[in-house]
Amino acid sequence: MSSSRISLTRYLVEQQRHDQRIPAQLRLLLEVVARACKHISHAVNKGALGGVLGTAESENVQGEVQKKLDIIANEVLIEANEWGGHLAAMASEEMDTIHIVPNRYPKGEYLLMFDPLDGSSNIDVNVSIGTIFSVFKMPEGDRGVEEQDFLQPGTKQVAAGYCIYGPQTTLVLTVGDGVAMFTLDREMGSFVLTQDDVRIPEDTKEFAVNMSNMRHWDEPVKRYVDECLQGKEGVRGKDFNMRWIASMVADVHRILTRGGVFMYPWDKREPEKAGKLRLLYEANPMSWLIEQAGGAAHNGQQRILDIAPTGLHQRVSVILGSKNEVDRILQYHQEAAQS
Ligand code: AHM
Ligand code: MG
Repeated sequence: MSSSRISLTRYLVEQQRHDQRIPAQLRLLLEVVARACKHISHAVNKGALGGVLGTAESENVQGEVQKKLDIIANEVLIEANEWGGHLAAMASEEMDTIHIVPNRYPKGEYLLMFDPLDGSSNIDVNVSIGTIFSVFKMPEGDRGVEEQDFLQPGTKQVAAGYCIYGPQTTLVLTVGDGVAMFTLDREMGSFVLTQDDVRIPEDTKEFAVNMSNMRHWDEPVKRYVDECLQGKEGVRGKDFNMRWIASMVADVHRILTRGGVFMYPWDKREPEKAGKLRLLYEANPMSWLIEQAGGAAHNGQQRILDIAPTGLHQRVSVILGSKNEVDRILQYHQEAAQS
């Protein structure tokens, strides 16, 4: 597919027409999510002029203080998606329970999950943030929608992506046929295909992790980062570079663009929590994008997409990116488990 002025709409229509990869309802769903992302992008761009910066006087179900834009983005996504007839229900990092499409609207067969605004700590400092989303089908034969319906492994996703609000607004999408990137053309008001068949280099010299947590990590993660820090003089025999933006969307976007490894591993601060990031809203969609681009994603023990979720807001340890590096970190975990 040529990348000259192919709009998201045309891309989706062609996916539907030629490959039968996406049914009409899913195409509509993705168009609606993209429209909501445009709306959020405008709100983010206005910043202080729109009165949208700062903290709201509320906490989410995970006890995190919500920013005004977290709430705005959540409302935009709900309002955009509830009336179209393509969805059965939604779940969000910012809502305690699932949001079932109200009875006054027709119900569709899809389930939508999202982190409405990832990288909340970067909102007020004008650093890239984004919306992450993941789409599943309702399980077969299901009548009413229940929370249980959302607890499907990542391998069952039918679409996943994110929209990053940075110097450009870029929508990144997979429907299981590789990864495509669309840049928002603000004059035209539409997303235009700017990269198709995104591939992540298998090797990298760049890693992304919050180094301030190093003392809390498990041995295999410490070993990996230690070896990176030793550079040319160490066992790796090459110098590494570190990048950490603290917005998963921005760190993953860099990795999809030029390779690298991103980690938010389990650590000893809250040992009962499997990690910081959320399986359903963050790790699953990002892991599928990374795998679709030739990379790998696991939690140190298993492939993230194979995890059978047990709770809506479940957390997970995340190690993803360039395949050879991620495989190496997995091998360090296996060696530690055997010793
Ligand atoms: P959020 O969804 O509340 O923004 O939290 C997720 C973010 C990720 O984007 C990022 O990788 C991580 O939390 C950064 O956390 P910290 O700065 O606490 O290490
Ligand atoms: Mg997040």
